[in-house]
Amino acid sequence: VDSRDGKLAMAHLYVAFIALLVGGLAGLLQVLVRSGKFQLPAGIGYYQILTVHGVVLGLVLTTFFIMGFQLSVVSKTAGTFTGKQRTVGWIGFWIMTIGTIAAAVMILLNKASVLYTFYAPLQAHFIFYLGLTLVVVGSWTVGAAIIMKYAEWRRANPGQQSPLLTFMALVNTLMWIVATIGVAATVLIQLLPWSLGWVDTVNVAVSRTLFWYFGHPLVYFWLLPAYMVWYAIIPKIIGGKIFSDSLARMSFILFLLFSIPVGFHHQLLEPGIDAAWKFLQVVLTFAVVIPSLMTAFSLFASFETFGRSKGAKGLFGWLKKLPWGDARFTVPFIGMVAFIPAGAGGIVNASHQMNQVIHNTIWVTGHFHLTVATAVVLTFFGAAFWLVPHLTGRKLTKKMNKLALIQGSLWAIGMTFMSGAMHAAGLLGAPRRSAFSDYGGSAQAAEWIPYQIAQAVGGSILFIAIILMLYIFINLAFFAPKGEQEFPVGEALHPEEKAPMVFENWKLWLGITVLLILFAYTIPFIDLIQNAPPGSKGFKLW
Ligand code: HAS
Repeated sequence: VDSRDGKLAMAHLYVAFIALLVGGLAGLLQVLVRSGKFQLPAGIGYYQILTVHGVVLGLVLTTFFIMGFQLSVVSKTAGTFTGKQRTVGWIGFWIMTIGTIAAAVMILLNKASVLYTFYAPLQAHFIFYLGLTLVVVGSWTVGAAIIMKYAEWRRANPGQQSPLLTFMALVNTLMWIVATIGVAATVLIQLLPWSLGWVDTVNVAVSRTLFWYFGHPLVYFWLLPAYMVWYAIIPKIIGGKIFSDSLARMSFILFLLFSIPVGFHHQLLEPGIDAAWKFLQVVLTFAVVIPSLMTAFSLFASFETFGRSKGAKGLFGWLKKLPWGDARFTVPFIGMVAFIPAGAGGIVNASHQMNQVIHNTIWVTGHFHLTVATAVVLTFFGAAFWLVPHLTGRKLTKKMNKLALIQGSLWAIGMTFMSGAMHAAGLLGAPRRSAFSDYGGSAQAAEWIPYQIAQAVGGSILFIAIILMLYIFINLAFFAPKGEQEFPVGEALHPEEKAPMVFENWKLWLGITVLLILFAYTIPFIDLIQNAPPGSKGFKLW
């Protein structure tokens, strides 16, 4: 990657890793408070810390890392950004950063303790919403740089498939833009006017629906860069090949189509939405599971093909041939393994009846610590081990590689305790998002306490892993020996098989995406507005 593009990508990664420190500390405080053995020092509120944790890790770390990563893969595979494209990227970066600082200051001042889901009826200071608006607008601007690069590549290479990683980054960017329209709408039309006192009520059901229209594709916006690493980078690291370029592209297109019209699976227990529409969105949720199953198949196929090419025998002999001593492979692999129970848990969540058992329990927190906070984050760490030295002109040393393996293992141990205990306590009814309480000596609540202690043990191990990760990051960014670190880009097993050009017919895919969204949301939305509480004004959004 050209060093000018590298600087832009690194700027994003610096913010991401600062977020890891702040958010990780807030996470440690969370588990300690919930264990019942620790109280927050004077004046700091439980929900304040919970908001810092969720916003800083769930929104800031992820968005900045993803933007930096996607800029890098596009620069590497579609060519260096032009001056104009890079300037657009820098403008986006600064808009996002200013927005992040504004929102973070409001949370730290306890003026925005509204959690990372920030929908009504919780209300924040208007500067928090303005900050979030800037983050979204900034991310669109960085996305514009990627779209401009892709368009330039397309013009220069008519009739050819774009490089796989550029294609994938483009799909994720397009999905992000369509998805963030929902959150931009609730923030600009409802939450900002309400927090400024221009209107005194707000239609809560509409606000939640617009949030979840965005909130579910948000999780795939986190996941797809991890899938980019799994599909297109890991095969190169292990010395193998991508099982199928076309299959990878198809699974990304399916994510574009099905990620958005599924937000109701977060609202299955909410009134005001007809059960038939919930059912439809549950069906679509099961459709969005398919590209993940395709991914699992493709990964197993890549690993097995590689192992057998090295002479592996028996059903699982290929496992022995994988390069376990290489943290660039092993740390993301731990993430892949975690994603198997994580995905199974997601399927439980999405099943309408079972959702009644787990909704609003700490099971859900366990679910997303396996998905985003293990599968995705460990893959991001694994990518950082080669990306950061590549961008800073340094090398991953044997010593850092060893530390990175320890880091990944500590994460696996900590998360097994923490997320395992969360799943178990959730099934016993322990609520999510609540500080410690014995609920007036209730026998039921007493059953949760051992699990809460286990969460604190796991969370403390995770915090040590975070400190270790920051140490490795700082080393790779500033102190590792100078040198050239490979940027691994995989090749297809059968390069002669060209993926059909229809995969790049964006009018078609975006058209189907919009139709699916309109189908899944139009009537329920009209219902929510028509059935607004008496006294609502205007368009009944307030
Ligand atoms: Fe989820 C709630 C359903 C995936 C994140 N989810 C959440 C929340 C977050 C989140 C943050 O239907 C909480 C939101 C809040 O604050 O309220 N989720 C699903 C489903 C999937 C799913 C069906 N979620 C994710 C991913 C996330 C994420 C990915 C982040 C990155 N989720 C739900 C539902 C709720 C929910 C409900 C609401 C619950 C409620 O009531 O509040 C699916 O996409 C999962 C599909 C995945 C698979 C696994 C494929 C496995 C692979 C690995 C292969 C491994 C290999 C290595 C090859 C089917 C690809 C193996 C080698 C060996 C040797 C073994």
